Amino acid sequence: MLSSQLLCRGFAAVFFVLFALPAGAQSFRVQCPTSTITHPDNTPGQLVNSSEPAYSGPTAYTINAQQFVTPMPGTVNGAIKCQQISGGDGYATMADGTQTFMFSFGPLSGLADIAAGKTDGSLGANAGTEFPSVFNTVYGGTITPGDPATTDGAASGGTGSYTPGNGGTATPTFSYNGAIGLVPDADCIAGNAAATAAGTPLPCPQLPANGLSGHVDPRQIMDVGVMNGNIPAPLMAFDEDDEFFLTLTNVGMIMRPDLFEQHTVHFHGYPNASSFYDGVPDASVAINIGGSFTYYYLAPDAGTYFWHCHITPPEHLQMGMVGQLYVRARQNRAPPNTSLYLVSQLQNGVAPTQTGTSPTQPIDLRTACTPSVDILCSAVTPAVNNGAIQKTYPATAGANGAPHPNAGRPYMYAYNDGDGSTQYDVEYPVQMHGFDPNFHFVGMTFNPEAFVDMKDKYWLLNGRSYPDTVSPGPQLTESSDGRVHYSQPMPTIINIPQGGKALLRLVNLSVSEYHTLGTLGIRMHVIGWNAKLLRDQEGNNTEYYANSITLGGGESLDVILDTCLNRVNFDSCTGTNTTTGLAATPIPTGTYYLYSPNLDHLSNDAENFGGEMTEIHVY
Ligand SMILES: [Cu+2]
Repeated sequence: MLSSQLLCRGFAAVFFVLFALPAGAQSFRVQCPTSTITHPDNTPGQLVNSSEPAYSGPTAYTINAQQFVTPMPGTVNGAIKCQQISGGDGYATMADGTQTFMFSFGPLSGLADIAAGKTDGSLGANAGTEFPSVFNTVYGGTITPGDPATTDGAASGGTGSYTPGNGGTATPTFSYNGAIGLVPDADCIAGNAAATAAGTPLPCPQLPANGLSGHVDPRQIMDVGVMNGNIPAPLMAFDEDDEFFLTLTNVGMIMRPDLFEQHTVHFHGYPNASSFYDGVPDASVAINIGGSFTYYYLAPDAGTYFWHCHITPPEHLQMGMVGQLYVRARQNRAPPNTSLYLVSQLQNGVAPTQTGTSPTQPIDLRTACTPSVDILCSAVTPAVNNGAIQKTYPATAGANGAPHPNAGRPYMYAYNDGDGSTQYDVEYPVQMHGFDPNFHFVGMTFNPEAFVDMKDKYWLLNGRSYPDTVSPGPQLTESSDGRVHYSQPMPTIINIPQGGKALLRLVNLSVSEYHTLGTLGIRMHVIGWNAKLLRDQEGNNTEYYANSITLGGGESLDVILDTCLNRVNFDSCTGTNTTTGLAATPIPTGTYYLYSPNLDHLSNDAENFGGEMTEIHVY
């Protein structure tokens, strides 16, 4: 494998010399339109695509004046989301204190949210996946080299601890979540002004009034993007019906100037992905150093996916180019008091059986999910209408009446279940992964990498081993540029109000091992596998309860940790099962564990008692 890898690189070098050099200048760009054919903006300036409209029925289509298929006014669903990431290198801190070199992606949008620890889906934070109204803004300060949340933020009076490797409680004043590098296109502004004065055709006729055309200052992108590596790679989370514009900028690997590695983004298991945007380099495009590329996705099906670079996958995945991705369910956006069964029928193209609704709702073929239309559908309408309706989370929850983390927001569900069976209180993406420190070391020191000897010795949940998994806030690493960077943004502390439910979006991105996670005292309710609701084609739930789950590399599971024994109602721990006579009972408050029962996974390299483990706090 090594020889073929070297051969590939040698072959690529020929192309680089022949073709890449004449192309010359660097070409960094970002792209985040405020409207599209699928998401037209009928009221310019109103930012209609920068919020999620309520879901009241499927999108209906018509032919517009330019002969494009376009949504009918009033039936547009979803919004536009944009994100920018760097591809390059960086360092992470392992739980035994070792700084480990990575090939890695890093955030170039949402940096303030990430620095503030808002990487937790249960807080409703997008952490890098932004609406156009946030993404298309210009940073007001001067970006200095390094992570601006640790440099600009600290310099401007931010408080908190920046000790390398310390999860800390940093609260920098840096508050910018837009696209790093985005600046008005000064040349086009000046050219248009001169042409207007002279009465000649505009050189940049499409330039928006604010001058933001996707033009960037490449210095800012290099200053922030170099040594910007994160593990997990930046989280991407958006909603069904959204259009997602993801710009990858390859800043090169400063520790490996001998390599000119391309990178790509591959959405693993994602339905109906265009091969052009699928990131498989031999079937599509890959992004060279000094270039940007904007990937485009529609979001037709809710579920837990993940993403990774597809260049030399065993190497780039082991080295850290693995990220989390999920699509939130359409059902979250149903207005209060709406029947969940009705929402399921509407989105699945089934004639509604509810009284008072039109039986002639149009079928949206993107979302239709009846067996006769799409046997691959991710959530069939349930066999039985159990009468569940959409509500909002209560003001308080748990044993002590603490504020509910999602108080006042509409209920959230893992899938469009139609019966509330996948409803949850809090949500945690959990990436299971492993690092082989020797492979990472030789990867930094210009030595040949022995793929066949790859053996993980750090066992990671969201890029950290215990006890770092329960260290709050983002974790920082001092890198070889002498600067402190946020390296591992996500803790894995799972907090559940007593009687409530936590959705774990579990993914295994290991290239070397199966990973098992178990719990004691809290049942795992397994509701989805590989972004499909566990339900048969007749609409019967086929979910199951377990005390442990095992995932191979490239698999995902949706698991609800349910702190209510003998649950009867999907949204409260009350009632008695009429068949068994058992009453719903909340489990005791306290600390529980989510851990690997493979004992060799409970260590941090040579250090015992750590590894793939975290805490569940029921409060
Ligand atoms: Cu890569």
